[in-house]
Amino acid sequence: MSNPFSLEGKIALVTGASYGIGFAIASGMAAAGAKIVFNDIKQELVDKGIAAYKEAGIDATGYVCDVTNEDQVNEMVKKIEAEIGVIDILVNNAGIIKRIPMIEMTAAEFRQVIDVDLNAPFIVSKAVIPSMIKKGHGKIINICSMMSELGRETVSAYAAAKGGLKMLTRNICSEYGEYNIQCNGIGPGYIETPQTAPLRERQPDGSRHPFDSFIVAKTPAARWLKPEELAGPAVFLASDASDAVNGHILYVDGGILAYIGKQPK
Ligand code: NAP
Ligand code: GCO
Repeated sequence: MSNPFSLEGKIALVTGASYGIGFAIASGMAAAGAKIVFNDIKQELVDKGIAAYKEAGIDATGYVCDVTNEDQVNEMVKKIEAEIGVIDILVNNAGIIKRIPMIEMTAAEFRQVIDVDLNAPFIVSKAVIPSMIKKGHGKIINICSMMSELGRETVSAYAAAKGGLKMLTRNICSEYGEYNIQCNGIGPGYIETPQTAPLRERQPDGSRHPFDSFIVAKTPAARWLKPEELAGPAVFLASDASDAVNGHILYVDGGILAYIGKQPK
């Protein structure tokens, strides 16, 4: 019996994967045998990403593409299909966050977060699904969030986007499952990446950031998670082993959603 977790012979596009969670997921998929293709919004970051993959022994191909721009996305997918091959696995990872109290956030700022975190996964998924249908299979993994389930102060746009991304995941599952396309989400907990660096900054007196201590108290493992800890779940959802899993959001949160939180001393 062949290894159901292998990604040998598969082409994986991971958006926004020059670093952070996207880089970790792409690296895990490469280790499982996938050919990695990624994009970033700036050439300098694509170049940095290619160098980082090379250092990790991964021959990745990078493209400059703003995932909110439908023309750029369609052109990138066409180029990938011509130069590399049909995309078997799509990871909608690219994302931004703006931490602003809602009544102080402009509509333009709100729209910008929705554009990257929700509209872009729609645009990129729409671009890759037709070839997946022709090929007879496909895997789409949307990177959701704790904010797909929970709210908190200052992240109204992000929570609205990630909540919508959970339902877009379920709708792609519903609409394209009959073509052997599985669309699932990964809901990371609190991960040590540049995106959360401001929440972990040491205070002037050297003490931990209050939010850092808060997350440690809310996580059963009593620690922030590492990007690499998302690779295994992503490989599972990208592999044949998950062909019967569809429309599911797999929370990789160290147990946050199950836990009321440690009582303050
Ligand atoms: P990150 O360190 O900020 O990296 C985000 C990546 O997305 C960067 O490479 C960024 O490129 C790229 N990107 C942003 N806007 C883009 C656009 N319009 N077109 C193309 N690429 C774009 O974030 P991260 O922590 O790795 O998070 C990755 C994903 O996981 C995001 O969807 C985030 O919401 C989600 N997530 C993160 C956590 C966490 O705790 N870190 C937890 C749950 C979910 P540039 O550098 O060029 O902007
Ligand atoms: C925040 C964090 C979170 C994480 C992640 C949690 O400001 O609360 O950035 O939103 O990015 O989404 O799952």
